[in-house]
Amino acid sequence: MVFGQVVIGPPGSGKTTYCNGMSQFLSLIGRKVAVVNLDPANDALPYECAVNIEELIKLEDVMSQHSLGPNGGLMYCMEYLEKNIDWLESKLKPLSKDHYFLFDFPGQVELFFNHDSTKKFLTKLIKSLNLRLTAVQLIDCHLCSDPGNYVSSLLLSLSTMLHMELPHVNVLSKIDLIGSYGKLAFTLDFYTDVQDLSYLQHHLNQDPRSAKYRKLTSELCSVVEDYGLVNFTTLDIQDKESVGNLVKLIDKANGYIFSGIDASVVEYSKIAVGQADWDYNRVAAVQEKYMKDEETID
Ligand SMILES: Nc1nc2c(ncn2[C@@H]2O[C@H](COP(=O)(O)OP(=O)(O)O)[C@@H](O)[C@H]2O)c(=O)[nH]1
Ligand SMILES: [Mg+2]
Repeated sequence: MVFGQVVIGPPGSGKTTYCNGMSQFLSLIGRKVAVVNLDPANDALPYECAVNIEELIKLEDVMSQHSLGPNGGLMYCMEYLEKNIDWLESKLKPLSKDHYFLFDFPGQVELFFNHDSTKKFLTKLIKSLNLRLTAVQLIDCHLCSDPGNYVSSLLLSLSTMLHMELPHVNVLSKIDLIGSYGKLAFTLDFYTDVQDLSYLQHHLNQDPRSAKYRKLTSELCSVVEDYGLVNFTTLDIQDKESVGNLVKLIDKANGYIFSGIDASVVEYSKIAVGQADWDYNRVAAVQEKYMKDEETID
């Protein structure tokens, strides 16, 4: 069995930085990591990548040959990769014996909530390489500072989870910067736990720009609440403890934690019922650390 992470999220949410930090952390705890760059729009890579999509196709060539913009070019590249998935498979096969994979994906979110190529080629790789993947969706915590943007992030996370059908962890990234975006309307656990969005709607209604979308916002929030699937953990990629906590969640989601134990039902269940780490105390500690001087309104 081979384990790995599919790192996704809007442009600038921190995916490439994450792959770099995560590969360093995992190497430190003794895992052999292979980072696979599948984003042809990534400039200078901070990590050494085992496989780079640039060896297969270059975004600039696609854009000039097919008269496409950057967005259309990236969609083309992913469709091209799907058609040439044997290329990626042959590159990953030799590594799959003893490596843990980190896939650095493009930031075009439509690739993950309504486009089929990514899902299709990942499904193919999962089968052929016996992969166990967790999707890690990074959302810049800056989006919490605007209720409308936060609702969009919830919808994005939900639709990606439903479309990709992979074990999934949503992450508010760059949490070290949360204190610099001004006073948040609620405490951090409100944003991570996604428990009662009626408060958010009330807050949105105060803003004349969003008041006219009251009914729409309310319906969208109900969709998110009714599914009850979305919540977030937080990440500061520079902080070992923060990365370590996230690794625990990811390991639980893709089953890595079970890989080293004997096939005993008792042992499995002991781990399976272990506490999830996005409990109140942890979020409160993160709030304390990064939002020290903030007063919050309940
Ligand atoms: N403060 C802070 N900055 C971060 C963090 N993660 C990424 N960044 C910065 O966010 C910017 C975009 O990161 P990048 O990894 O290129 O995003 P990508 O487009 O999703 O691959 C870069 O300037 C990073 O240095 C973080 O945890 N904290
Ligand atoms: Mg990137």
